[in-house]
Amino acid sequence: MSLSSNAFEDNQVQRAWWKEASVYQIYPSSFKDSNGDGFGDLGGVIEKLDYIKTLGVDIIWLCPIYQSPQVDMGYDISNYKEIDARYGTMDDVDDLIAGLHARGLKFLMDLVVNHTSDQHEWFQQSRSSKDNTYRDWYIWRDPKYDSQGNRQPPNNWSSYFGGSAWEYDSASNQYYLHLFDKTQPDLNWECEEMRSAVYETVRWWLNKGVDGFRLDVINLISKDQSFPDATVLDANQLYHHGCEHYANGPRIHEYLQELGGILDSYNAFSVGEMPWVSDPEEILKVVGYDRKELNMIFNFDIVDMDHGASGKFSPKDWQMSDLKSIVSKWQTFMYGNGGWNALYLENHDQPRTVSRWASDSAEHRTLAAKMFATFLGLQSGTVFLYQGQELGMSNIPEHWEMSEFRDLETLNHWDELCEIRPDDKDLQVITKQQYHIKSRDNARTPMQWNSDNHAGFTTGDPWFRVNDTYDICNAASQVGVPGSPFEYWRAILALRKQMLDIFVYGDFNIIDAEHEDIFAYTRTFKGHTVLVACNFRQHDVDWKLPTDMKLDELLISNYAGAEIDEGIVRMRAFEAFAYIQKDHASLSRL
Ligand code: TEU
Repeated sequence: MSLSSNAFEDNQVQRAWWKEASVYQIYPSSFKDSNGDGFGDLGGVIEKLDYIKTLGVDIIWLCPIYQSPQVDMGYDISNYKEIDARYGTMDDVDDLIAGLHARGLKFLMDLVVNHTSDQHEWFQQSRSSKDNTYRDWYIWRDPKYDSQGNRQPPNNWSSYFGGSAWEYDSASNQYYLHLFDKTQPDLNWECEEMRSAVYETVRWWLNKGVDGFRLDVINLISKDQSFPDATVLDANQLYHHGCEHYANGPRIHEYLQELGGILDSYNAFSVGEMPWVSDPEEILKVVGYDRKELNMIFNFDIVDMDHGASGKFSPKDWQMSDLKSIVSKWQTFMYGNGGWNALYLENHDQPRTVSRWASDSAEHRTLAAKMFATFLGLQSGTVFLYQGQELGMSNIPEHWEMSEFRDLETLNHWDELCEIRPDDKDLQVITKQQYHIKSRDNARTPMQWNSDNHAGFTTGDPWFRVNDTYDICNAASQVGVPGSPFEYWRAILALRKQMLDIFVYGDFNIIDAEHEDIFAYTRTFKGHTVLVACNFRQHDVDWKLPTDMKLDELLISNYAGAEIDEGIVRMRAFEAFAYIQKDHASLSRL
């Protein structure tokens, strides 16, 4: 398979409803509490459906609400067909589905089937004895013994949440695999009965009225069955990543075609989370239009751009050229190859964009939020917006102490660091700074509805501290207020709908690829061109407009319009705009 561009000339971009849709992601614990217990719930989501509709999205994706011990905030499911009492009841789910459908909105559940909670009945059975019929539903292996006869895990893989990926079970003298927390054992997709049970669960939810799924780490489900040791990249570490043996592993496409066949028969929406795979040819096997696996995937290239040599919590400066080549690669990949992109910058695992890559100062936060809306929202792909992103919410403030953090990834990392390097105070300081930049907790503070107590999120005691910024950044002060990030996002989403041909299906080209401050691109459809330019800096940048470009008719900007003098545009701090080239006047009819 060779990749090409110029889709429209090749006429290969197929139209589909899910390509034209935008998605709003809800983290239920932190969205809206309706019963005063301090946790967001389904009643809270139902209360806010009109808010979501006003924004102009088409679909909501709800992070897991299934029964769960909540070690990993619901990504540890103990029963796929029950709702966690924290969030409400199955009747609430029915009401939510009805409320969404009445408003013409669709509903995505989060499907976590790489692993379950260790409290799931399947695992309880599986660990009860080697002969149990569920034994094979999880991944059990014998220990290894070193030259001194000491018992060791079956291989050197590390868990994403610290330590070995294997947990010892003394009752059977075997280890089970857990790529995430030890309370999240990996399911064994080699086992046909297990797969059938997963497929039955998928059908059960689709029959209930769910319109599709976001599939958690779905590319990790097929592991190399010889479980080889991971390549050692850092000899100072005891355990190593090993993704080369399980990210898009040997049978991934077979499993995804089984699953995709079911989804397709319901015309369901699907987006798969796919860390550690950046090869477009491989991704195309998943999202290729004729492959019937998944509609689209979340790729990690952008959000991993500032992960340092020792992983997420080590610092790394990124260059504009990195971002340009990543965006260009994936935008081009869609054309002529029948692929499709999921566009995102934030989610419940990622920090807030304004703080991470721009500025959350009082002067610049709003401008930066709107600049990112322009940057992302006018690209080609399906747009995913995470709760609070539409308000320009920022990371947790720097003065918050470690005791405020809640996420197990951050807490485990901190415990491990303090244990392994107790005297390295410098490293501890740097790492704490990195938590303030990249911890998942940055995205998980309660949604800021208004300037009342607890930001209007709850009348009780919030499970997680509300960000100090709620008095200046909240929904009540933005909805209907011209110039607010909320209204800006609303305008961007409306623009996509109004000019579908160009913004959803049009061709994409990077302009001025070498420029280190300005991210500019064009969207083109049958000769009609829109120029989008974004200043990623918090200072003025004089940008020489490419000679074949003109700033004729303004479509949208976070300033009143561009300042141009003799072909030089003075791009102000975080300025962003989109202009149509006037000689293509018929564009407005597209
Ligand atoms: O995340 C998987 C993943 O690869 C990560 O981005 C991970 O969350 C982490 O941030 C790595 O640094 C998914 C879910 O989105 C996440 O919330 C869950 O904790 C995880 O799977 C396990 O189910």
